[in-house]
Amino acid sequence: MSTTQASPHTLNVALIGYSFMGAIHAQAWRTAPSFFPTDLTPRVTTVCGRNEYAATEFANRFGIPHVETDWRSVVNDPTIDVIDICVPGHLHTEIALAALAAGKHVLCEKPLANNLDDAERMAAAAASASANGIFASVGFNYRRTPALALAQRMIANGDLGVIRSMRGQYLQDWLVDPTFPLVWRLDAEKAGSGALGDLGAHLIDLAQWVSGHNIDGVSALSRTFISERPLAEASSGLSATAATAATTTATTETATDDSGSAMGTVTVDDAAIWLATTDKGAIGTFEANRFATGHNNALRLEINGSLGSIAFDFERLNELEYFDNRSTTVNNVEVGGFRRIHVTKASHPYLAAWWPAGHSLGYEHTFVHQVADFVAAVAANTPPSPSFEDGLNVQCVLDAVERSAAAHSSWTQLNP
Ligand code: SOE
Repeated sequence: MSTTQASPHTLNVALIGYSFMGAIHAQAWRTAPSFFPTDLTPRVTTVCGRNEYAATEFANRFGIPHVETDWRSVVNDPTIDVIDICVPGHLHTEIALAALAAGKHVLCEKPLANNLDDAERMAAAAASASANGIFASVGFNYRRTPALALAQRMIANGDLGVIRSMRGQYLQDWLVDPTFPLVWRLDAEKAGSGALGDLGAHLIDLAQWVSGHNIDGVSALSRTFISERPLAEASSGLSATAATAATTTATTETATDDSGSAMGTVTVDDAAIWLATTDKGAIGTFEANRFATGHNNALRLEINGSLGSIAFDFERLNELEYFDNRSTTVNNVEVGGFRRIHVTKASHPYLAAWWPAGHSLGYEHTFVHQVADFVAAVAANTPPSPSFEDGLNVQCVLDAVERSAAAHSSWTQLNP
């Protein structure tokens, strides 16, 4: 029997893209059915990428039987049930719309699109497809971090009371070196925006989902610290090599560095900061920053309510800090302050499927949970969450932050 033959109990997945996100999605599709079995078993049967050699290497690495170089033929392949989009943002809309039109379920990496218009078209297409049992979801994987899912559960349960304030930071530092090349994430045409869309999108989605509030107003600023960088020769994930003088495309008009390599212009933000208000009366402060030296992947969220607070940092992802304002004394001794919940118990979200308490999970598990939730929803014929509508909602906030930062209108300059 062919390994790719469709069966009523198999969900055949085609992965579009094979870089950092492609790899972690491929691993998640492989792992999810072993730990979160349902009647529907997913398996990646095709990987698609423009570089056939690299895609074939990837396929061999992850045991994927087919390689394709044209996403259109993948989308129209009758054996494929799910299109998993792991390519830069400028390609999301066209692929997702074609996949939904062809009757495929879609899982799409974040941010949903590079602009509001595209996100609106994607959400509308997903809403119509959903009426026919074809589902779409956007990859806000951090929702699937057990500690954050626990925080969401506690807040939905009323454990924090009335939510009054929130602060989110997503800090990385992989761009600090000025010789780091001009990769696609620094090109507005491919990525839409910089730290804002890449990191800020996660923050916005999490703050809204965990708190149950929607951001309804912002005041923002953004900055590009290094505006010229060497052109990239090759890149993968967050690593890249610069073009050398020998391979450079420099002409007499092109700016070059000391070695003669061509330089290009960074067209996205390196960092963005915004104040926010929510539809339920809370206030928030947020920062997305790729120049925060010392922080590799510090996604932090703190939420304060009338009955208590939660605080989380992805660099300690198995922990949730919790302050209970209702029990600050024991036998008349003041014991106020945050306690550390070690989120590894079977009663915590997702944990029952894994290891005995205390045996901690990591980054890749958030993607395994994402796939498990997606497959469970498809198996139950119900729309998965987060939906493209949720992706659009985040896009509205990203758009507002960009507009506010560009307008600079509420800014009060000292010593003008
Ligand atoms: C790069 O900043 C990146 O890989 C993001 O694109 C991901 O969404 C984030 O999870 C990790 O960092």
